[in-house]
Amino acid sequence: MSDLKAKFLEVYSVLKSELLHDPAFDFTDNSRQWVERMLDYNVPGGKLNRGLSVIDSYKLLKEGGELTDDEVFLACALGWCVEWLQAYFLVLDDIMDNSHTRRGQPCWFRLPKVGLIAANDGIVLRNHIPRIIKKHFKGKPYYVDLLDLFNEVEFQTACGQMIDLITTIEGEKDLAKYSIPLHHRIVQYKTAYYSFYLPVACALLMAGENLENHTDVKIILVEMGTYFQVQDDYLDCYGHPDVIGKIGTDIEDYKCSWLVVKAMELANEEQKKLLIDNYGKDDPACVAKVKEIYNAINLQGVFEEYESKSYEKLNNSIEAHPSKAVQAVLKSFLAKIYKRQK
Ligand code: DMA
Ligand code: MG
Ligand code: MG
Ligand code: MG
Repeated sequence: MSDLKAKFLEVYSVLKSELLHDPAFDFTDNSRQWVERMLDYNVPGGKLNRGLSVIDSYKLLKEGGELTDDEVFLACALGWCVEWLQAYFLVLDDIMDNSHTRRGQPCWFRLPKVGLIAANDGIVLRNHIPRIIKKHFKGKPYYVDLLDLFNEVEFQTACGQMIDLITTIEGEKDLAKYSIPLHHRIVQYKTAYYSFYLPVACALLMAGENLENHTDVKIILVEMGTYFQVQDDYLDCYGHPDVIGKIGTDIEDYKCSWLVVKAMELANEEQKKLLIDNYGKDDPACVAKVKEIYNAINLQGVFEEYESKSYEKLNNSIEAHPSKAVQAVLKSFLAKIYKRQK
């Protein structure tokens, strides 16, 4: 494990312990144990890319200057706030998507003792964020901007999740309405802002920057987030569950996935009819039929083409940015996700 990751995990233990002794709630042993188990199950078990990139980005913005212990701690704490936000959205996303596994274990709500208590656990996770920020950032000149940033990004993500879900409403199932612009709109809001813009925006605020001066960075990061969610859609079908840690449900869920949008674009009339008849059914035979069509039109090849085109386009936008430090932040982010398998 890298030193940075070890340090990051150390900060998790500190934050957890503070939350488990938050004086605003009179914890009993039982409730404290519940929260501890819930946090350990849902917060630290992912790739931690989003969280670690707060520290990475902050370092790059400081252009090589050594960080003080205090700066490292604060950047890690903000990284964990992003991971907490992610955990909150994932706990609820898995209920709504009727998913089975996440990060190589059953989804939290699938545990017999948990069930729909998971819905409130999601709310608790969400409420931990301003508790962490208050404890460690109150008094900083950027305190209000930080709270405002998390609020705005959470709002955008919730709206993205809403449009992801309402496009699948039973009785209005019409694959013809699934298009690239609709897909782009969904993934921009549900994924790109919180996964890509938020970590860098946290680092910018810590570095004393005004976010209004960085709309160009935001545009590139949102574009990168879109590419990232296309990969997620691809892996939902073509990734190996042992590697991605989750079993895909997009076909069963009638999701406006990049794959089905592309399939409807490329299929012939007969294949389109088969897609319409089989997409969105919780039946392995129907799912297999859909995947058969995906293979027949070589969606894997179409995706590979999209992947290299996106990479090239993002790289060009990054190189056009005037600041070398910002370029380094964006390039480091892109390198982490290009051709990812999980
Ligand atoms: C994820 O969309 C978006 C959020 C805000 C969690 P998704 O349902 O495709 O994610 P996953 O494939 O991880 O369930
Ligand atoms: Mg999901
Ligand atoms: Mg979802
Ligand atoms: Mg997905």
